[in-house]
Amino acid sequence: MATERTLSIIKPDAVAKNVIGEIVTRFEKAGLKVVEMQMKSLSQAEAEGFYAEHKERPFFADLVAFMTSGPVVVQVLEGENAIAQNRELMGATNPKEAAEGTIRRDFAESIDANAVHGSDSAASAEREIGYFFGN
Ligand code: RTP
Ligand code: MG
Repeated sequence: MATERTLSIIKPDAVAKNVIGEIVTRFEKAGLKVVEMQMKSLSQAEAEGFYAEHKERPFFADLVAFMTSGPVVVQVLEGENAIAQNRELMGATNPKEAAEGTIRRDFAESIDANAVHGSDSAASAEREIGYFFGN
């Protein structure tokens, strides 16, 4: 298995709930290393560009509004199989369908306010890391 990097975002709902530390602890306990980390408030244009793949979807406007509703924590996680491992730690998009012990099951309220983002493929990870941190 290869060492990979993936982009993680702790979304505004989780930041507001004061669980940044608990979420980062889950990554660290699973062997993922935080190699970049920045707290920031996304502009409308930054959020739209980040989620550009969803721009034709009916939920796009709500997604952008949510992602700009408060500060987020953008991180690069590194480790064995980091992309899939992060997705597994996160759980399903809809927290009601997320497995027990996952971040979304434990910290998220709804499919809109679902605590974390994680890159879904190697290509997404490369694009998303470059989007926030350059190459
Ligand atoms: P993310 O990109 O944030 O890590 O989430 P994901 O891969 O699990 O889900 P994705 O399909 O990429 O969707 C991005 C975000 O859009 C919202 N969404 N709403 N109402 C809906 O059917 C719906 N589908 C997606 C979610 O907040 C999701 O995280
Ligand atoms: Mg996604």
